[in-house]
Amino acid sequence: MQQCWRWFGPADTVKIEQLAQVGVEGVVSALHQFPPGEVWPLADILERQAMIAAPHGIGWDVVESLPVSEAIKTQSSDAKAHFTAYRESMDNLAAAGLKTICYNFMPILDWTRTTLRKKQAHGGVAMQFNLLDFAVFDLFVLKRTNARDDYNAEITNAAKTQFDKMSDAEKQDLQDNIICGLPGANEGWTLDDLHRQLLDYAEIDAGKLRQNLIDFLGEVVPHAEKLGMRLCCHPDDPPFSLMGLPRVMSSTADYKAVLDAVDSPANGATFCTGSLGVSAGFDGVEFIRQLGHKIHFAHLRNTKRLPSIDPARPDFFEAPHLEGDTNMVAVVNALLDEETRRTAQGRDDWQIPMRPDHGQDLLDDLNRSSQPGYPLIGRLRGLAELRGIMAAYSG
Ligand code: DNO
Repeated sequence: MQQCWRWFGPADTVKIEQLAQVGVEGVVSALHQFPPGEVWPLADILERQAMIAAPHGIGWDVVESLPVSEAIKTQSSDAKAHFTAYRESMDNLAAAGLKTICYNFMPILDWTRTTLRKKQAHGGVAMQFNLLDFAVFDLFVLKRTNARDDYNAEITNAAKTQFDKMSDAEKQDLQDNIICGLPGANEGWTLDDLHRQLLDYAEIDAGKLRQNLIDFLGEVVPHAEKLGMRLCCHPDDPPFSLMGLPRVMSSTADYKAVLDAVDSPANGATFCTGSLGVSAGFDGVEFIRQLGHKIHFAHLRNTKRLPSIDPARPDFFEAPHLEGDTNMVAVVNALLDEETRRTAQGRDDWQIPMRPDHGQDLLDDLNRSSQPGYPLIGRLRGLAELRGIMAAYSG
């Protein structure tokens, strides 16, 4: 596998010059300054590419993400213009030699956690999701219409008791953590913004959202084929519905449905063990057995489920890479086997780019304010452990 590292650009607390010491072989990046729906100009792509290559010749290998706009997800009146803009960005990325594009199709929010810095027994911190905290936000901070339909009486009562005990600062903190989502994208969002966005989904159930995803793929996959590019959808994180919103990329079956619907080498998966692995029924090795040939990018991260009030929406925290519910040794071995199969088939994309996804904040990480989930030492620990598994199996 190609050992990659996510770099958020010049504002990242990890400097691009430091990546040689981390020992990475490729960089994952995006132009977060452009809102979803806008074209990424070639000049800006080339500028980012030059920044990445300048210190030690590491390339920008994966785009994460070229974001899909809400207009496309909901098929509002701007959707057509946004399809065109997406294809234009693809043209510009292809002109710069970039081939792999990660995106997600989660309504409104990207990944969601309720605590960004949960103290661990070892002294470091990790991100955590707690359904009761989420219910407090949904029912009593956001006060979403019909939110009560999504929680039983036991959860609703417990959430009310908890809400009544919270200070204003704690409530604000919870709201900020939940809205944090994508880097940069949700800054300054208010609860009113969120209410407005939720209205756009009033008529969109899972069937409709899946169809909108398939329609999006119909618009961009043929173009990707022409350009020799690979698109790879990131799973829902966490892999269950929140705020009554539909989610359609939460399981192996979801991926199979969407990858079969638009069957093309350009339509693939970002295999994220941390997101999918939150579901008790998820089996990473089985995902690779069924859909490995369509994995264009791997996020290797581990989560550990906690005792939960609703097993269908489990609480979890971000565990060290080898210590969560995903058997990382078996998953890495299965990915290496997939690479061997591709080599035998003569595929030029035999090597799967991977990145150590997220990490706990450890040691000096605690004194830096990195993007939540993206500390230097925690991720370096993760990469070192994953690298060890790869070396052991590759001989
Ligand atoms: C979180 C990331 C996600 C991911 C997007 C891909 O840390 O894994 O934000 O980049 O969902 O579109």
